[in-house]
Order: sequence, then structure tokens, then C-alpha cells
Amino acid sequence: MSGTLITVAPTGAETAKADVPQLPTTLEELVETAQRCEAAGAGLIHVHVRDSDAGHVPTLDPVRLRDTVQALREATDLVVQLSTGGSVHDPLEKRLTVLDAEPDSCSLTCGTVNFGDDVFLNPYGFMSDLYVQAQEREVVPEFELFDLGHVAALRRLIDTHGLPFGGKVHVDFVTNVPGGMPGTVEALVAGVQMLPAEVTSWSATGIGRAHLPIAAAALALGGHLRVGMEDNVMYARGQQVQHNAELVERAAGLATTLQRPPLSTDEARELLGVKE
Ligand code: KMH
Ligand code: ZN
Repeated sequence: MSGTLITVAPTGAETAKADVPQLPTTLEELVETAQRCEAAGAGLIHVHVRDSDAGHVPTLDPVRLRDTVQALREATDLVVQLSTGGSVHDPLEKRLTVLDAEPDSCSLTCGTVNFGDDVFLNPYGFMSDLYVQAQEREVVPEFELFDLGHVAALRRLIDTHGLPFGGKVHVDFVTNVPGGMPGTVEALVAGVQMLPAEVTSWSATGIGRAHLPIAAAALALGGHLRVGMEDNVMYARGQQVQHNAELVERAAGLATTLQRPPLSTDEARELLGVKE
């Protein structure tokens, strides 16, 4: 498929609403964001849910997760991916219950990584349980690679359990997290070169100031894009992102210039092996 899958990660778990009020944290804001991002060229939305009644903090509340999946499905045709990474403070057992909300896709991070002053914990047993439960529930995982060592864990998961539901293997390089792989072209190329043969597609994002250079490098290397305020709240030097759609529009423009225009939501489903 020669087009570009654009994933939007609009919210994340790290940025505080008080610091960035335009961060979409209520269900209404998230739905409006999803609609504008779909119109701008996004095919997939990677979702972290916030508790708008409790200071907009990250939550894995099962009712909120289910309501969010349902609302996004009603309002858009985007592939709906729930984060199983949550925040660094979420316990592993609770992160597994995300699948109860029956998303199209879930993130699955392939290893523990330092995360600034915190640790983002992903022991092999957790990854393995999540992989198998996603297979059983017909949810397509997206493998998040924060470091080159995570590629080895992905290989072990595939060798042990076979292919994920849908038969495709899509990975996303999350670069430039303080503690993970740097947001450089060299690191991205090294990661791409190490990918197991089973991988059918990959995307990349750069946290913070690596956002734009990693997008350009990913496109040039034949990869797909993830953009959004989970990863980057600055549009340019001194200019905050006002709406996630700005980042999707810029990504769509870059992709189109490089003759790889955004995939439709149907094409995104086909690429990822997500259920119709
Ligand atoms: N919030 C990070 C600790 C994921 O969504 O799966 C983990 C994260 C990865 O964002
Ligand atoms: Zn995330």
C-alpha cells in the first residue's frame, strides 16, 4: 500500500490540562478532535482517557473506556485504538482490563523503558498475557517500540504465540522519550533494519522537538506516521499546537507532497487487519 497511515494520538497521559487547556480531555472534546482529525486525513486514533470530573487525570475506568470507544465509533470511521500503556502509575492488572472495552486495536509496548524520572513497566509476562488476550478477543495490537531491545521481545512474542489477530504485524517506533531510543534518523534506520520479517507495516513518532524530523524520515523510509499532542504540544518554535488537527493536516501535507497521500479509514483497516 503506497499511501500513508496517519495515526493521531491526541491526549496521552503525561500533559496536564491545567498546563495545556486545549488538550482534549472530555468525551466531547475527544469526539470533536477525532472528527476534525479524520477530515484532515487520520486513519487511526490512539486513545488515552481522562477523568473530566476529577481534574482531567488519566483513568482506566471501564465505563469511561467503553463509552469512549462507542462514541468514537458512532461519530467517526477511524480505527479506535485504546492505550494499554496508560500512565506510568497504572498497575499491570488494570492495564489488561482495557481489552474489556472491545476496541479495534490496542497498544502493546514491547518492553520496560525509563520514562524521564519514572519507569514504564512492561515485563515479558504482561506482554505475553496481553498478546494472547488480544488474539482471543480479536483485537489487533500495535507494537510500541521505545527502544531497540524491544524488537527482540516482539520477535519472541511472535515466535511463541504466532501472528496477532488479523494476520498483520504493525509496529510504531516511539522515539525521543527521555530514557528510550533517541529521535534521530540513525536510530530509526537501525530499528527498521532490525524488524522481524513478519512485520507488515511500521510507523514512527518523535516526542517533542523530534516530531517533525522523525515524520520526514519515516516518510522517506516508507513508514507511516503518528502525530498528536500526546507526543508534542509545540507546532513550531514558540507556537503551541491549538488543535490536534493542525498536526494531522501538516502530516497529510507532507505525505501528499511525497506522493504517499493519507490512507482512507477503509485502507487503514485493511493495512492493519482490523475487523470491518
Ligand atoms: N503513557 C506512557 C507511560 C501506550 O499508550 O501504550 C505509555 C504510553 C504507551 O503512552
Ligand atoms: Zn499512548
